[in-house]
Amino acid sequence: MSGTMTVVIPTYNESKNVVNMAKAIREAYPDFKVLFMDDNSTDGTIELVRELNDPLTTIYVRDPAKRGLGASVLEGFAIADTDYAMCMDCDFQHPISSLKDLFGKMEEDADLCVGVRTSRMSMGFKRAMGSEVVEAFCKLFFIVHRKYTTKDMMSGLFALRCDTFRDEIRDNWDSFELKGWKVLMDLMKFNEKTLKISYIRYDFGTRAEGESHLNPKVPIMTFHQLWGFGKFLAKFFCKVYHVDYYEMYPWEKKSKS
Ligand SMILES: Nc1nc2c(ncn2[C@@H]2O[C@H](COP(=O)(O)OP(=O)(O)OP(=O)(O)O)[C@@H](O)[C@H]2O)c(=O)[nH]1
Ligand SMILES: [Mg+2]
Repeated sequence: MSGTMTVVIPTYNESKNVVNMAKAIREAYPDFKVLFMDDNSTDGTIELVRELNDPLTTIYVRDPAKRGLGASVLEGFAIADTDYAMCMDCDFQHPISSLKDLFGKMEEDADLCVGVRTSRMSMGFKRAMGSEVVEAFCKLFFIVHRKYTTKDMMSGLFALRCDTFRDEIRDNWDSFELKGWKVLMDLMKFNEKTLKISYIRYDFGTRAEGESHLNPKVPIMTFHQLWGFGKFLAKFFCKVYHVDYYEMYPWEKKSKS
């Protein structure tokens, strides 16, 4: 028997990609559901998806007070009504052809299948090196905290078995880095189970159309995921980038005073 799959795609102002993305997935995988988790895009993304009028393509417009890429993906996983769910970006950096590989591994009874980038050079040399260094750092923290790591902890392309993760997502909601971008890392941080983890490899591409949303808060939020010393590093990088740490984490200010 074949399992069912929802492709969860976080979107914010992706009008230049969203229609092509929905069509590409639905044409290649007619049985997959596509669920865009949108943070109140203002560029017509929402209307474009609705105009597709496809019963298996949905756009869920999130509470504007709870904006966050991490929150969008996790909420998508929590509401998916299929056996499996996977996440990917809306800008074609993750190849559509890899979805069948992820699905195949889930059908082989994996709890989690992680897409591992063959190279990060499509991000440019400086960003790729930064990404590798931060990842090595993150793995070290996970090992110290006796948590399972995966290859490519920061990949934005992975699939999971919904039943395995639904409780974890609900129980730890307030502890996740909800505005952060490293969802897989958070899922591994709070995971208490022995998981069957599989891997596929994929070529990480460049953004097809539209503008990048990357900003200095992304690495800061990644460090913030790394327990106490990670928070110290997040504060340090806030100073470097002139970002107000307590504006990002106001509840920590309260607990400080
Ligand atoms: N729901 C939601 N989606 C977001 C938000 N910020 C970014 N996204 C989506 O998250 C995905 C990744 O964002 P990108 O801008 O591609 O980030 P990136 O891949 O690191 O940057 P590039 O390499 O320059 O493309 C895209 O599908 C975005 O539309 C957000 O605040 N909320
Ligand atoms: Mg991108």
